[in-house]
Amino acid sequence: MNKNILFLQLELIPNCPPHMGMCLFIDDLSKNGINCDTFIVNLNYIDQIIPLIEKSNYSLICLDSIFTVDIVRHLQGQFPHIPIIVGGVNAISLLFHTDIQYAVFGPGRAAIKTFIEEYYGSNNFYNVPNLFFKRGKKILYSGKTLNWNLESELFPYLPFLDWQYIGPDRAANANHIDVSIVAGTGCPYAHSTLSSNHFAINDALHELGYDASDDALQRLEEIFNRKRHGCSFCIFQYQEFTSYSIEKTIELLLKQAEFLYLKRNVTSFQIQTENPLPFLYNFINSLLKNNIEFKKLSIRTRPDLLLLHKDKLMNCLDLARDRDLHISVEQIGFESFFDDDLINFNKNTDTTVNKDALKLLKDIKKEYGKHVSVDVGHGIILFHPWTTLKSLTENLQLISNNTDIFPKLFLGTLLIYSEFLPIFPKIKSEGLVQKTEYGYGFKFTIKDKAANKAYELYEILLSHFGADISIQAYLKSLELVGNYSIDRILREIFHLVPIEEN
Ligand code: B12
Ligand code: SF4
Repeated sequence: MNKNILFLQLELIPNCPPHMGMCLFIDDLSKNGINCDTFIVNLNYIDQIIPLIEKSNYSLICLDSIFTVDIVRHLQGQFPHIPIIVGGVNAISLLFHTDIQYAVFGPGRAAIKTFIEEYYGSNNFYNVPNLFFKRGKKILYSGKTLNWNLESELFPYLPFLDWQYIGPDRAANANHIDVSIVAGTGCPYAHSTLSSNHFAINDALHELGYDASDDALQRLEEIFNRKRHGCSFCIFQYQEFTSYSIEKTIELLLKQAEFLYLKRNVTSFQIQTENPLPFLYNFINSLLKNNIEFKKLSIRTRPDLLLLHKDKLMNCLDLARDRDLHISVEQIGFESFFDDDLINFNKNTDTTVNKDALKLLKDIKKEYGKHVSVDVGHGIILFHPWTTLKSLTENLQLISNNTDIFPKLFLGTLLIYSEFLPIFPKIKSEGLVQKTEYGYGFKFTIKDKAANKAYELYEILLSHFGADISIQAYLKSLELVGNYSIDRILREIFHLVPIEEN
């Protein structure tokens, strides 16, 4: 068999740098004589990858778990003879909902190396750590679980960033901007024991027409039926939480940043952990001490952790101002400014905390100006099965009054990644979930009829305006949604006229 492999990442956000996961092991495989072609492909350009696959004679396709079931099925429909392996935190869901044959859940570097040896060798997949695979309608597990050890995932550190691109347009340097440097694995909140629930894994498998070996069932139990859960909508909580001492964390981050800066000319980094503030000040100092002249350092965290570590944040910003640096405080997971939502999402916080964190972002922008950004990608889930016109209106009013923090009305929808999301059993028990051939296999309806109509309207607007829906106009339409048809609102508020079908 030829040893040509295709690696694909999906571009949903324009100019998004490659997710670091697969970048970490491409070099290992190339050194072992495997030809690895790597492409970032824009969501709307999937068809352009087809001729490329036709002419390149690949014997394996590697995907991360951001790919949706419709795209996977499309690829498998075109190339039924090329097996697919998927990895990443949602890999198991894709294994269950498509005909993908192999899925790695957990640290991937040793897994893919052994997998490739077996794939082109004796096919003994029981040797491959963290691998689930299929035999007909049976799900098997290798029985070898390798726990996360960030050091062995990262080092030797030779991340491959130069992915080719298929899509409309991409900034020349996009692969080298905001590159991830990883501080730990998993989420500290998901490691808490605040909530728990139990999934009937066997029933879920049978519903999908699968059986599982004892080893596979045992591993699935370990992954999904742990006695703790984090935010109810979040798939990332299933990645094992590991962290190091502050000194060790800084040492690991510094090694990554130093390599990227010296060998790849990277000058903007994104720190991967939900809780960066405890070490950030010392880390910035060690970057400076080592003459790593960064232009931007991005962090993300939870609102409660932002408030808890406010003093530490201020120290970092003082330093940024003194040394003319830039810190971007991104992806603060507010999710909602409506208490019932926060309870449903198991955030273990309330709107007061969210509003205080929002105020803190505004205050630091005022105080530190060009040395800080506060308007990038904060999490808001406007639409979910229990959205009401009240929750929607209150959230939208808050967003529209704070466009310095939320510049766009976009990506505000609960994504049902898997039947193993903690929120899933509640959605199912209330009859609010349906199967779909798109996304990750499920979609929801909103219980409240008027809010559901508002959601339908939003989806139409999203397909027309993308990220540029006018919040004011949408808020206006919420006042009318009880009495007007969607077509009428589209016509009168958004000046969109439906095309007559013959
Ligand atoms: C950083 C990050 C981003 C950055 C990416 C840029 C960058 N600088 O890297 C930004 C913020 C731009 C981003 C955007 C998005 N992201 Co993101 N992101 C992350 C985050 C926080 C860290 C990724 C990382 O570096 N991990 C460290 C590496 C070492 O771990 P890893 O990714 O798990 O990879 C290891 C294994 O899983 C495995 N593995 C991974 N892939 C593969 C593939 C194969 C074939 C194999 C064998 C193994 C394997 O091997 C790797 C090495 O051990 C993760 C959460 C997390 N902490 O992992 C979310 C995460 C990966 N992102 C996610 C999502 C949903 C998105 C968005 C779609 C969000 C959105 N709605 O817009 C976009 C899509 C971006 C795009 N493609 O256009 C989800 C993925 C869910 C899923 N379906 O798999 C995650 C898990 C977050 C979450 N809470 O749900 N993201
Ligand atoms: S949403 Fe954030 S805080 Fe909540 S479990 Fe996921 S990663 Fe952790």
